[in-house]
Order: sequence, then structure tokens, then C-alpha cells
Amino acid sequence: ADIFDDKDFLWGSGTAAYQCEGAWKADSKGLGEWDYFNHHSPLNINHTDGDEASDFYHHYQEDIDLLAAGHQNTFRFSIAWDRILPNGTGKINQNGIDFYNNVIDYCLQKGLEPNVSLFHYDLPYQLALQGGWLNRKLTDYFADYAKICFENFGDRVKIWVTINEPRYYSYCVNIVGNYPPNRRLDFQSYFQYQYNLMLASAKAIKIFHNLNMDGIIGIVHDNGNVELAPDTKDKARVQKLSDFFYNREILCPALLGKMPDETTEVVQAFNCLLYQTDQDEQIFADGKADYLGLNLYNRQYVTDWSTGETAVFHNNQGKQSTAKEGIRLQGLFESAFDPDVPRNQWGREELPRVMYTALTEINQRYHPQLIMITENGHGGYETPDENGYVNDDKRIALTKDFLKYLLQAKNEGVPVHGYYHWSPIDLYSWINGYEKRYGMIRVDYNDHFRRIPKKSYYWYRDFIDQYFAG
Ligand code: BGP
Repeated sequence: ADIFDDKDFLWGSGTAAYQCEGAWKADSKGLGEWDYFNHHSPLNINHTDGDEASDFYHHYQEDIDLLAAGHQNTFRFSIAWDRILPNGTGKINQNGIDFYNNVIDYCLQKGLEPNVSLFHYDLPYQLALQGGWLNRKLTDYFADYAKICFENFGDRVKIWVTINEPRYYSYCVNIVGNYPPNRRLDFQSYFQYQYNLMLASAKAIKIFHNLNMDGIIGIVHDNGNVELAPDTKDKARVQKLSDFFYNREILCPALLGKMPDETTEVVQAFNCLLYQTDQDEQIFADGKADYLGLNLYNRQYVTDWSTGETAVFHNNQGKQSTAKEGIRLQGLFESAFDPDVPRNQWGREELPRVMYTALTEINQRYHPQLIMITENGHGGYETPDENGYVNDDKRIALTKDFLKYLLQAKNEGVPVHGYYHWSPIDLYSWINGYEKRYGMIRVDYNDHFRRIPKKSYYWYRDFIDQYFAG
């Protein structure tokens, strides 16, 4: 696409509607599943919500101005389904269309290419009442909603994402149980959720292509590039099971237009059954993504697990600990611990070379036409100085390393054409609320959502300048 001709590379940052917009009831927005969960559930462990979030709804011009002044040439954000269709289906809310028209137009005016996700976890509550993504009807509701967005914004938006991280979303909803509706260790729902999300994505992509839209559409996957601990005994089996579990139920339909050959074998190994129909094969074949968006934080480091009970370990609170992080699956595999890799306070590995490994591996196995890194970033607790300024040297150091590996893969011919830092501004973190900050710009939640660029904001601006200066 010519999006890349003049700019060569897209350098930007990304957000998601529920995490930054706030204005949860403004202008006839419908109720979302996350609104309902955060207001009513005892499982809302951070006791916060997205009612106001970072108030992007009222600050979008200021934020976009800052991105442009930071020399970024693209901005990733998502559309809240319940702003466009308050009930998930049916009547369109013109106020929602107007809001996103304003955001899109302002991006273009400031020289930022919009990259728009249709779904980033925030399901309309009316659809949650119908069983959420376990209900196959949602695949058609989503396709209808996607079409409305293409028709209203497609004359200006050239880069689209159908669904953000169907795999990780399903994992949190159905296995960890920290996203609504909080099912735990429910593998049947885990596989089915992903499957239905992929069907929904394929249906939307088909519509995009049938409408002959000018632009590209892809899906965003949370990279789970599998590496086996050296003492793993049954390497072939662990590789097959874990790669399906972490990647292939998404990457195969998205990039190859079909479910993986090992689907039945792996799903049965979990004592589960996928509900499919005879039409699905054609839907996947017709709904291949134009590009892959990769959210790159981690790898999956795994080994065999033959005895003991199935369990999930997830550090939800950022209290530094040496506790295990990941999953243990009886008779299948488990997350392994690598003592040589530094970890953050949430127990996640900090291993920048995964950027290179993942890009080259995915390129070799799936030959995507185009890849964009749609997220990569570093969350943590932060203390500003008396002016609100944050000296985030650690974020800079890690990002620098990740980008070094990105450029190495690019130089070796991997077709990677964009990078979006997560995130431009501090925003709501699904499980950690507002304490875990990811932004290159601080949001002061106690001072009218004041924006204060951090050290990394200026560093990123200079990095982009240097890149284009050659
Ligand atoms: C990704 C999501 C984002 C964002 C990020 C950081 O999985 O796509 O929405 O939240 O992770 O995650 P967290 O805030 O849980 O640390």
C-alpha cells in the first residue's frame, strides 16, 4: 500500500478506547461489559474503573498535538463498539460516529496516519448478556458493526485491525479469570472464544475486501513465541501443544486462511471439543489478514509437565516476588523459569531479543506480506519530581534494545513496517488500574488530567529524527 511509500516506516504509539477515553456515559454511549464489571464485581481487585480514564474523550486534540510534536507519524486507537451501537446491534448512535470522525480528521490534519482497531476487549454489555463470544451470533453482529465503521471512516482510515489479542483476551477471560466474566481454568471456553473471535475477524475482513476498501486490514496477536527449556524431554510434543495454545489457533486462520492441521489432536488432548460448522473452512479461506499486528512483550518459555494439578499463576498486583508466573497443565506442559532472564515487578521477563526471534520466526513460518509491531512497552510504578516530570530511564533503555532488534530483523528482510509504543499517555491497565503506568506522557489524575511529557517522550522524538536522517 502507498501508505508506506512516502513515510518509509510508521513510528507511533497506541491506545485502546476503554483504557483512555473515559466519558463512559457521554453522548448516548451504551453500557460496556467492563463498565458493568468494574462497577459491580468483587473481582475488580484494583477498585478502579474507566469512567473517566485519562479523559482522552475531552483531551484528544491535546494528545494528538503532543504526538505530532513528538514527530510520530501514526496513532493507533480503538473504536468503542458501544459508542457506535449502544446495544451492540441495531440503532446507530450518530454522536459516536461524530467523535471518531473528529479524532480521525484531527490525526490527518496533524500528519498522523490513523491505525484503527474495531475491538479491544470492550464488549457492549447487551452482547455480554447474550453469552459474549461463546455465542456464535456475535460473529455476525461484529461483522455488521465492522461494516458500519468501514462505511463511515474508510474514506480516511487506511490501516485497520479487526480484533486486539484474541488469544490473550480469551486467556484472561477463561483461564486466569481476571477479565469479565471471570471463568477460571475453563479450557473449553478458552479454545471456543478464540475460535469465534477468529471467525468474526474473518467475516469482517471479507466484507472489507468485498467493499474494495482502499487500505489494509489485519489482526493483532500477542506474540507467544515458544522456546523450550533445555531439559525438556518430549520436545516435539511440548512444542506442538504449546505453540497451538499460544499462537497457532490465531496465526493459522489469520495468515494461512485455515485452522492448523493439529487442531483436533491438541483440543482433544485438553479434553475439549470445538463447535464448528461446515461453512467455517470457507469463511477462514475468504478472510485472510492483509498484515499481522504483533503485540510484543514476551516469549513463552515452556517445558513438560506430566504430574500434578493444572493451575494458573498470574501476578495481578505488581508486588515483586519470585512466585511462578504462567500455567501448569497436567500431562501437557508448563511455563518454565529461566533464572538468567531479568523480570519486572509483575514477574514478566524483560528479554528484548524476543523482538528479533519472533519477527524472524513468524516470517519464516507464515510469510506475512507485512508486519507491524502494534504494541511494545513497559509498565511500572513511577514517582515524578515536583514539576510532575518523570525520568523514565528504564523505559528508554528497554525500548532502545527492543528497537535495535526490530531494526536488525528489518535489515535482514523481515517485512516489518511500523512500530507503536504502548502507550503515548498513561492510561487504565485492565488489572492494575492507574498505578501501573505505561505512557511516554504522564497523566496527573489529581490535577485535571494534566499531560506532562516524560523523558522517554523526548528520547523517542529524537530516535525518530535520527531514523529518518539515516
Ligand atoms: C496488552 C493489551 C493492552 C495493554 C497491555 C498492557 O495485552 O492489548 O490493552 O493493557 O497489554 O497490559 P497490562 O496493562 O495488563 O500490563
